[in-house]
Amino acid sequence: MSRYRKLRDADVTAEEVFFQRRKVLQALGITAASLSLPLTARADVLSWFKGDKAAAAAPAGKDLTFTRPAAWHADLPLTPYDKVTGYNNFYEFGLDKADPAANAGGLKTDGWKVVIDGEVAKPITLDMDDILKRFALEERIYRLRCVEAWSMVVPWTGFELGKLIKLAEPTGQARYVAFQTLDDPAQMPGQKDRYIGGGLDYPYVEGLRLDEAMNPLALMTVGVYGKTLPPQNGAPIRLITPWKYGFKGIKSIVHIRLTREQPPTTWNISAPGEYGFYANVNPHVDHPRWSQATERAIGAGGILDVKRQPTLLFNGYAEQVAGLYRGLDLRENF
Ligand SMILES: Nc1nc2c(c(=O)[nH]1)N[C@H]1C(S)=C(S)[C@@H](COP(=O)(O)O)O[C@H]1N2
Ligand SMILES: [Mo]
Repeated sequence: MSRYRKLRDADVTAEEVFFQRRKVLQALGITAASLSLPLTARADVLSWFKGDKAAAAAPAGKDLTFTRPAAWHADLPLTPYDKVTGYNNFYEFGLDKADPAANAGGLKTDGWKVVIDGEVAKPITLDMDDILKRFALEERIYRLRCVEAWSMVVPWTGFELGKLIKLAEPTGQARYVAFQTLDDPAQMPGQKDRYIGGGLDYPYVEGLRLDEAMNPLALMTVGVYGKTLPPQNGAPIRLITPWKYGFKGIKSIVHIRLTREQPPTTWNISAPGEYGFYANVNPHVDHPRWSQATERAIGAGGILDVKRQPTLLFNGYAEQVAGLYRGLDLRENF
């Protein structure tokens, strides 16, 4: 079928509309940076477009040194860099998919520290240099599936979360791992203004069962496309759990705490009937307001390359993670 056939309304996805609008604005030379105003003022000016915001070019990341283990180099067509870094969810910087790229550019990552404490024998605080010295980085190509039913394929750079946890030596009481994003309303406008940040309970928090966190798939992620993460993707360090919906992949982490009890998680607090603690990708368990049977894959092609494809159980990672959930009712524990 010709890709130039006239689109029916039902064919036009939110993602196509987004990328088309952005192309028009780019053609007009309208970007956040081109308005050359201070960051806060830029956000204001951009709100003139109300949903038509142009994404600023991502600040260039620094090159990272890493290996490319074949086991994690699935032969999947990558979603292009400009889509991975221009179509984001990071509500601390606004609700529109272009907001994070437009508004997160000033996020200060110098002197960033991550605290690991709670049920551990060796609580530890690491800065990013410590982290990069201690853990060899790998590039891993992972599917990313947002609970909103769109998906990408992304080459992340990082190291196994399990290695970081082992460093702190969990006690026999530790059963869960809690994560927290930076708490800094001065830098993250959505944390103080419900119109910008959607009124979520900030700082953003997430959690995993300890055995999930120790699964080799769980990746502490410091880079994308071989360079340090741009702010909109959760600089300088974020979590990626590819078998779970994207919202489990908490960004810009400052605190990791081992706990005895299941920790609260931001989207579950916000809408407990819609977003569970587990959030495992599952085509058979629909969101109350939409089907999860299929997803819109944001493709490597042009702006209209958004294909509908079947959702895979555990996002295609069943072989690695299904054992974690043996005997658990996945419908109840969504
Ligand atoms: N702190 C924080 N982390 C977050 C979010 C957020 O709003 N705030 N959004 C989540 C959602 S819904 C998704 S789909 C992924 C998107 O990651 P990406 O922008 O790198 O694709 O980040 C997750 N992590
Ligand atoms: Mo998401």
